[in-house]
Amino acid sequence: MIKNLTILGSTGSIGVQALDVARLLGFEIKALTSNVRIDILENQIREFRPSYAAVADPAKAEELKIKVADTDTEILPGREGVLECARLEADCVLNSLVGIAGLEPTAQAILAGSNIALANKETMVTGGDLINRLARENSVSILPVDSEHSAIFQSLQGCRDKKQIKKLILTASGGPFFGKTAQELENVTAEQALKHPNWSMGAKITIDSATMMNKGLEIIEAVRLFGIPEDRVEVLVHRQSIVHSLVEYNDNSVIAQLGVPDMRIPIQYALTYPDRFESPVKELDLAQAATLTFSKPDCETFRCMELCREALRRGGLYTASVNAANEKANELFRSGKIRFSQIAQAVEASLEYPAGADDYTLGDIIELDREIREKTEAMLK
Ligand code: MN3
Repeated sequence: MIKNLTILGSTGSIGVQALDVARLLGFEIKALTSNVRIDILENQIREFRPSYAAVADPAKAEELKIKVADTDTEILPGREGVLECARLEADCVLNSLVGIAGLEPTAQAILAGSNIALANKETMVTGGDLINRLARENSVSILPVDSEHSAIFQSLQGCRDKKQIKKLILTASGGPFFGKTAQELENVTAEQALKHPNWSMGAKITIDSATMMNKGLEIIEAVRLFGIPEDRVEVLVHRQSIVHSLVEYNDNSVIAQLGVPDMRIPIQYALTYPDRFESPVKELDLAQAATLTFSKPDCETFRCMELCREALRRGGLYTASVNAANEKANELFRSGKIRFSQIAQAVEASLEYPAGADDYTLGDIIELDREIREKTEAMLK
């Protein structure tokens, strides 16, 4: 059981809920990092008294330094400050950064020998093979925080041989645009896309949920976390978000994890694995839920899932390409600069760019990410 913890991205949705869990279980906080929300970070510093805190924006870091001058917490500025926090020796580093910005901090934390509770799915999407190799070499565990992957991880407990797994089944809520046609989606706004039916999450992932790119990224994440080939990872639409994912074994027995949609369950399991502790999360009342529904996803309207599968089949860094195009297009859609359908177009176009080399470094991934972002922006202008 861990005693201390660093949280990268502590003022976001996952970070705040992780601190709820930390408060309850009495974990010591080594370091906290935030992008810009220093008012929240200040309160967190006063409550949890970490040794270090980093703010990615150097000007905001300076502002925070003055605010918390009366505490013992040292403020580290900029991206380098975030990386320094990732490198601190800790029992566990919970990475809840958004996007490829999480890749390098995950690598640094692994090199420092800390176990990883991974909420940043883009780490595995962009650099999964390399991250898995680093984790093996440094005897570090990567524990999933993403609710579907936590459900699969929980459903795999007791599985002694991966050969007995027939398939992984990721559930998907379908997002706010479930049931809509491509034509109906032409004129949807970012405001409409930001209304998720079941989960309260950050803006980037909520848009990813509306395009179902999120599920595409999660297929890639599942392949890399569990070492199961792409054609044995299925997606099942389940509107109620109560069955969080399932594993089908070779005897056709299906094991699933269920619970109310509250991220504190998967966060806590990643931090206490293999043990379980009481949780403030509501009990699941299946009689009240009454009906659980399941259906096949509409992969023609929501094309991003298939594009992510294509990236996986091509190998190399194609998964980093689709991720880069999506991050850029997602951002442009949120600021009202492009239409909803252009997100999938950008993801598709990124596959044109050669990225098949198998022998790559962290620097290659970051360079490719930059190039694809530039091309995506130029294409969408
Ligand atoms: Mn998820």
